[in-house]
Parts: sequence; structure tokens; C-alpha cells
Amino acid sequence: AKMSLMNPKVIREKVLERTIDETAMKAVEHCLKEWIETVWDRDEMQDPRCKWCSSGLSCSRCTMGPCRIIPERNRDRGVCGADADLIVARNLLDTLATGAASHSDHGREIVETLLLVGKGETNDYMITDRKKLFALAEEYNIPTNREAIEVAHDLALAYLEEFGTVKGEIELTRRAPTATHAIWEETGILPRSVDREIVEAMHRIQMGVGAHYGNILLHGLRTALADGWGGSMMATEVSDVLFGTPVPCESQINLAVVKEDMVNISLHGHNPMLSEMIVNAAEDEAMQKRARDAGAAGINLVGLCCTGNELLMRKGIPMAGNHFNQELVIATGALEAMVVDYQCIFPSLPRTASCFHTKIISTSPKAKIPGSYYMEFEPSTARETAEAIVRTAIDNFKLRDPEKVFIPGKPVAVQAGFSVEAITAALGGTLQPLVDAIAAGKIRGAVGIVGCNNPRIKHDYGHVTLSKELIKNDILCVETGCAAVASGKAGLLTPDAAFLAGDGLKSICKAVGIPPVLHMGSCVDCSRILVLLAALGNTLGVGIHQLPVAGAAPEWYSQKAVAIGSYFVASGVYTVLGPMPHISGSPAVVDLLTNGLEGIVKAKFAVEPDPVKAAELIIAHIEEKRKALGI
Ligand code: XCC
Ligand code: SF4
Repeated sequence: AKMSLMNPKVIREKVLERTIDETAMKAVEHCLKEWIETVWDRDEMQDPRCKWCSSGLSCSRCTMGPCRIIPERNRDRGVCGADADLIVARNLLDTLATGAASHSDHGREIVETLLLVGKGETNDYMITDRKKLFALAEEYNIPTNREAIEVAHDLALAYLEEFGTVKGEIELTRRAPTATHAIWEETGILPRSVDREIVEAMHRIQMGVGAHYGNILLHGLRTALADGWGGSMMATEVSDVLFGTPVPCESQINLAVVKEDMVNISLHGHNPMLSEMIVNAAEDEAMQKRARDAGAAGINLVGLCCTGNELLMRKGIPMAGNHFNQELVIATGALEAMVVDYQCIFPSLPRTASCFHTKIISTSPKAKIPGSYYMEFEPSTARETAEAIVRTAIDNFKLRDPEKVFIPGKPVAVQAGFSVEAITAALGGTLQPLVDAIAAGKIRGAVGIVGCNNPRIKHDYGHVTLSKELIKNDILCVETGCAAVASGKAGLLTPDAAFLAGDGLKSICKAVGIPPVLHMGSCVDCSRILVLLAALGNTLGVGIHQLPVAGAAPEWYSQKAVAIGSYFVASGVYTVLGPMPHISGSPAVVDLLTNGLEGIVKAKFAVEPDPVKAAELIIAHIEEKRKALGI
């Protein structure tokens, strides 16, 4: 190995400030020594940040600008006359709408696949959860005394309508408790359709439309609801119909799931449509033989980010890690291919891969990436493409340089697969035991911890610290996305982790045999958290805002996380963000989001980067809600 030019002490310091994931610590050290650039290096190179952009006070929406608000130089308005509040609010709506569009466009692709199945135009996909399909159809009064594919056809069309302009209300919002739905109606934020709210958001950020920051932000909440109770919810439900509703399963997690003697393929991104097909293709005996003929012991699929979560939840596919593990898994030197669809994929991955034999394979016409191999995925030829990808990876095995292989540590055991259906089944068929445990105070409440990694916060520290603090205080954690993966790597996703919980939560975990932190899926599966909240509210006959629950996004970075946080709050869930959004330039916007919303949707945001302090805020909130309920 070549000598590193960096002082070992500096390397040690950097490792300690970057991550708490034990395999990642070794991998980061390796990257620093080998001069493999990672997200943290680029983050350092970006400092110092522009203070106007950081506070949301710059606008470049039109060519009269770009404009910055600099009050100390009497620059209070942009060229068009927009003030700080308007510029900040419009920027935030832009961010939120981008996130809502990302989830919902993914959702639409899944629904379109259901339509293909319904039309009998694909042999590669089928109805896996017929019972769920029929239950969903009944919500839309679609007759179910027929063949499943006829029902699938009609449900797909009914769902596609939810994206359109003809209906005045997204049907799935009816799942919310009456009191919650009434708040949306009264405040005028009941979403009419998915695309409509997103398009209207784009309209509203055009120069010279609205000038009232509050009105703009309320539309943000409506757009977020269209995502949570619309686009994301449809993505989750239809993925369950096509690929199966998750049930508890066991697997392994962290960078060490990569195997030295196998052909390793990582599946990265968000949409399960291609990756499910790759799982099937890799199981094929002909493929296994090809791998053996190439000198490997077999084919090892590993997940990353939310594609990984989808596969872990339904198939028990091992998980290599979350957002900040994506470069590190390439740095193991043992990855034959990384298959990506879209969202959260660092554009720099082909650069990282160029240090190794690893092929980055992009697959979506929406997400072409220079330096990657492009193998276009279409539902009608899914299996064929999946096989071609697996073959490409196998054939790449011989190009691996054994000298460069560095697989750090050992994998950690996890349990995942906690759909609402699975949680209900684990409790004996109804949520009543959970409600009883909350009423009796054994469980004080529940918190949805979601979202990403962000160099502002030490990798995984926010998620893991917050989760540990909450379970210690008898608060059940339900997690998705990169938050759930962080908890998995830290060992919190096993029933054995109950020893870290308070006595009440511990006794429930022991009795039911569940972990104190439940992995509920990918980021679009935050909709499962909404469904769970709705079911709890309906069981108790109260609005979601009355429940002893909260949300948190301790390490969020993404526009999508803004949409999720906003639909949590709009649904009545107090939500604590780790990193501050780019809004500090408008005290009025900050005050509305962290204070004023309470009077409108009966919930608000808080920002607290320190997870120990965030836990204190959440615990106080939960106790307050318990008191109001008289429990
Ligand atoms: Fe992306 Fe979904 Fe964030 Fe992770 S949690 S960094 S959005 S992969 Ni969604
Ligand atoms: Fe400047 Fe207004 Fe144009 Fe924004 S919209 S760039 S504030 S002139």
C-alpha cells in the first residue's frame, strides 16, 4: 500500500468527527489514507458557506436578479420588490415541492406498473398481496367479486386519478381521523390531487404571484399532504400489492455485508421495481452457475439507502448502509456493480468507482449519470434488463484487484419488516394492546424518526443518540429511511436491544418479541407511519394532534425530508429537525413554522441539532399530550 501524505493524527481526528458507524470509521480512515474522496472532504472544501444562501436570503428565480437581502446596507428588497419573508418562503416552497414531486413521481411509476399488470401487458410483475389489493379497492368502491387483475386495473386507474385534476380531494386523506380531516378542510389545506398541488406550488414561486409568506407556506403544507397521504402512500400500498406486504424478517447490516468471495452487487436509490427483478434474476440457477464459473462462491446482493430498505423489508436482503455509506461501500474494492435508479445518488459515484473495477450502472431515463454504464430499465423488459445487469456484474468479478479489497469489521444483526399490518399481527390482530400500553403509561408514546445523513451532524450520531434517549424513556421508536439504517448498524433493531429501553417499554418488547425501534421501511413508507397514527387516532376517537407522538429528522438533508417533515406537522405531529432549513433570514417565517402553525394545524416544528436536547423537547411534548388526554 502507498504511504499516505496525511498525518496519522489528523486522520484519526477526522475519522472521529465524521462518523460513529464502526465499519464506516475504518472505511473513512482507509479512504483518507488512499486519497479516495468522500462527501466529508467535499463538505470541507465548500467552506465557508454563502451566508445569504444559508439563511435563505438569496433569490435567483428570474434574470432581473440574482438578488440578496442585506439589511445592513439598506438592501431590503430584490429588484422585483420581494422582501426577506417572501424570498425565504418561496425558496422553502420550491424545496418542499421538489421533495413532494420526487416521492410522488416514484409513486406514479409503481401505479403505472400495476396498470400494466391489470392490462395483462407484463409477465414480469404480478399481484403478490391479493388481500391487500382487494382491501385497497374497497376504499374506492371498486367491485372485488372478480379476478385480481381486473381489480388491479381499476385500482390503478383510480389511483392515477389521484394525480390528476378532475377530483377535488385525495381519497386516501379519508383514512385520517375525522378531527384531523376537519382541520385540513377548515384551513383550506386539504389536498385536491398530487400533481395539482405540486404544479400550483411551481406557479406560486414564479415572480409576481403571491407576496404573502404565510399564504405561500400554507400551500406548502397542502403540497406536503398531497405527498404523504397521496403520492408516497400510493407508492407504499402498490409496492406491497406487487411485491408483498412486509412481515418481520431477519438480516444483516453495515459495510461488512459485502463478501470477499462473492460477486457483490449493491442496489441503490429508491424504486423497488428494478431491484426486485434483480433479486429474482440473481436467484436463477444459470446465474449462480455463471458466478461459480467465474470463480466466485455466488452472488451477493446488498442494499443501500431506500432501495435497500425496500429489499430488506420484503426480502431480508442485507443492507450495506445509509446515505453516507454509498461511497464507502465502493471503497471496499469488492463491489462488482452498483445499480442505481434515482434520488440520493451522489453524482460523483463514477469518480469513486474509477479507483476500482466497480461499474456504476444507471437505469432510469430520468437519471443519466456521466461515467456510469446505462442499462435502461422499462417495466415491460424488466427481467431481461435485470439479467443483463447481473451478467455484467459477474463478468466484472475477474477484474477485481484482491490487493485493493478492504472489508471492515463484521455485520450486525437486524430485524425489519414492520409494516402496520405486521405490527398489528404481532400485537395479536388489533392495535388495542399498544393503545392499552400507552394508556397504562408502560409506553409513554411513539416517535417517528426519519431522514438522511448530513455532514452538519456526525454520521448516525443524531439518529442513534435520539433513538437511545427515547427508548430509555419508554418511548417506542418507529423509523424509516436512513434513520432506520443508522439504528440497525448501532444494534437497535433487534429484540435484544430491549435491554436499552426503560422498564415499561422493555416489558412490552419482551412480551411481544419486538425490538424497541421498529424498522417501517423506506422514505415513501413514512406513509406507513401516517397510517399507524391514523389507526391510533381512530382507535382512541381523537385527532392525530391529540396523540402522545412526535416526529424527528435528526440528520436530514434532502428536499424530500422537507416534504415529509411538513406532512407530519400538517397531520398534527410535532416534529423536531436536526439541521436548520435555510430560513433564518426571515424571523417571520421561522416564527410561523415553530410557533404560529400550532394555531392552524395544532402542531409545529422545532429545530435542535443536539439529539439529547431534541429528546428532552420530545419527552416534554409527549407528557403534555398525555396530560391533555388524561392518561
Ligand atoms: Fe435519501 Fe431515502 Fe434521506 Fe436517505 S433518508 S438520504 S432522502 S435515502 Ni429518505
Ligand atoms: Fe430578484 Fe425578484 Fe427576480 Fe428573485 S424574483 S431574482 S428577488 S427580481
